[in-house]
Amino acid sequence: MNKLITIERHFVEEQKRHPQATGELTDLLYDVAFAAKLVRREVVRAGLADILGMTGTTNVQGEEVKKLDLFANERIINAIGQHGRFALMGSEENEGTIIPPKNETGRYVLLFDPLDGSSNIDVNVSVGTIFSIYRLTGDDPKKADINDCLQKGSRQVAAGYVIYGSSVMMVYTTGHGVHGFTYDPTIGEFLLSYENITTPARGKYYSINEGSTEQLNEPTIGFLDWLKKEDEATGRPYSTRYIGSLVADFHRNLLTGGVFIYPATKKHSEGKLRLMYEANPLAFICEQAGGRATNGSKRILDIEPADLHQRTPLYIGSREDVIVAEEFERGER
Ligand code: P6P
Repeated sequence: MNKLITIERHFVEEQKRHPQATGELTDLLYDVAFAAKLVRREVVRAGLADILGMTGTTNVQGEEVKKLDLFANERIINAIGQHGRFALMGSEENEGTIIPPKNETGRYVLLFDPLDGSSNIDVNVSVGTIFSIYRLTGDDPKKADINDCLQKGSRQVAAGYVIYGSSVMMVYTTGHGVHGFTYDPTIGEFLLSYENITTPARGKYYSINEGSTEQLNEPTIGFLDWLKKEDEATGRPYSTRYIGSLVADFHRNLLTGGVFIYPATKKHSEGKLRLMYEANPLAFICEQAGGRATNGSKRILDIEPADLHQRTPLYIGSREDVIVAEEFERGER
């Protein structure tokens, strides 16, 4: 019988391994795990509660907002904001920054996508919550402002996601490996199920919306053709797997190996996915698992952000596959 290690116990054990740790990050991660349990409770019964469907409003992205998006957003803000550990928050659902209900002593910033892929929720496809944590750039929580949110991804102190799928999992990193926890509803705990996740150097899947092929540049089309060619030595052709829910596609490729691509297209000239609360946290996790994440030419974690909701092309997953994609983008293949 494997040891039953709750995510909270894992946070504490991780903290003990770093003598300089103050315990603050452990408390932050407690808060995030608690909020994830609240969101999970509603997501897994979404078809029964009156939280499906549209709110009749649109968010800052111009996208229709689903009731569950708003529910998840409010739950995370209130459940996490009440402990005073975060000075500032940024959410995909909110145009500006959010000052949590209690922020007097907060020394951290939380950026999050409360329910990514929510357009899939009505048809029972996996969706996810993605989060990213930074330290304040200054010492006074009262002086926290947008600049504390606009830090390069390489300055994250923690990142993770929750995937609400056939089972509910929470995956996180604090820069010391990637660890996955599966929710056991019989005891209401996230239990360690994948310690020190590493992603294969080369994958077996590629994930892209092939419906956009006519909107892609020649190098990206060249890369897709390369992935589909027969070549035993490199395990090609890869199989295509595209759920249309970023966390689900990323999580599968993280465990099995593969590459997810959302490039610039005619419709999304800067890419569709958001840098601060999608690409950066997943890039931190991916690199910690031995993978690679770029915008086609530049490391995601090195991109200097200019806007809370800015978008970026995203090539993320198995290291060797992303390198090949970059070689196509540089015209070297
Ligand atoms: P497309 C969901 O709306 C999302 O933001 C991501 O979860 C997903 O990877 C992507 O958009 C899918 O976009 O254009 O292929 O439908």
